[in-house]
Order: sequence, then C-alpha cells, then structure tokens
Amino acid sequence: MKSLFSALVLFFSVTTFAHSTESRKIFFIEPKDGATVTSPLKIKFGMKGMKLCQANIAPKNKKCGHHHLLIDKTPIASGQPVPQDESHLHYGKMQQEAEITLAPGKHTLTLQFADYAHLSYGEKLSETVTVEVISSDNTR
Ligand SMILES: [Cu+2]
Repeated sequence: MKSLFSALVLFFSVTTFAHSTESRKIFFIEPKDGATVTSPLKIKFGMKGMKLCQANIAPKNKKCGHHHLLIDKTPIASGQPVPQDESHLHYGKMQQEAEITLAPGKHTLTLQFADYAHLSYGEKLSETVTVEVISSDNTR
C-alpha cells in the first residue's frame, strides 16, 4: 500500500511538472510555418503562461517580458541579451503585432521572449517559422 501511495505521489508530481513547463509558450499566430507571403507582412505574436511588461522598467512580476523578432537568426541563449540591430527587432512597448518589410526569398522568423532588461528567456520561450516572400507584383 505504501508503494502504491509513493507511485501516486510520483505520478502527480511528474504530471504537475509536465504541465507547468508546457503551460508557458511563445508562438506565432501569424504567419504560419511554411507560409507564402508578400512584403510588407503582418505578424501576430502569441503567448501563454507569461505576461507582457514594458522594456527598461523593473517589473514587480518577474515572469514578464516583451517580444523580439529575429530575422534569419537563431534563438538567443537563456540569460543572454538580445542584440539591438536591424535583424533583432524589439517590441518593448508590449506590442502584440508588427508589420515588417522583407526581401523576396526564404526567411526564418524567430519570435524570442526576453525580460524587461532584454535578457533572453532562451529557446524554450521562442518559436521559429520559415516563410517565403514573393514579390507582390508577382501575384498575377
Ligand atoms: Cu528587448
């Protein structure tokens, strides 16, 4: 009976743990992975289990941050600052969507979540999709 009890405790702690890691997520609402798009292109940021807070203002709630869009870049390791340049765009005013211009061809877009000080939450709070940009006068 005692071992059944420990097995149950173990089962519940494992499922609780799995649930808590799974419940935090950063993802693209738009565009979908593999989409063919025209430029400028609209992007919608999705999130679950995290809160938005403004950049550069120390928050009360530590589990908050803002979105970053990385163009043709890989996710930033946890704790590392997200660079500020034309391929690392910051949305520190809590924006949940953006419009960007991309050259025709294949691009990867990475949505990276980072804290108020622009320190990355790592690959687990990022998502990468590939899009193909076609010229808008190519649509016939
Ligand atoms: Cu930032």
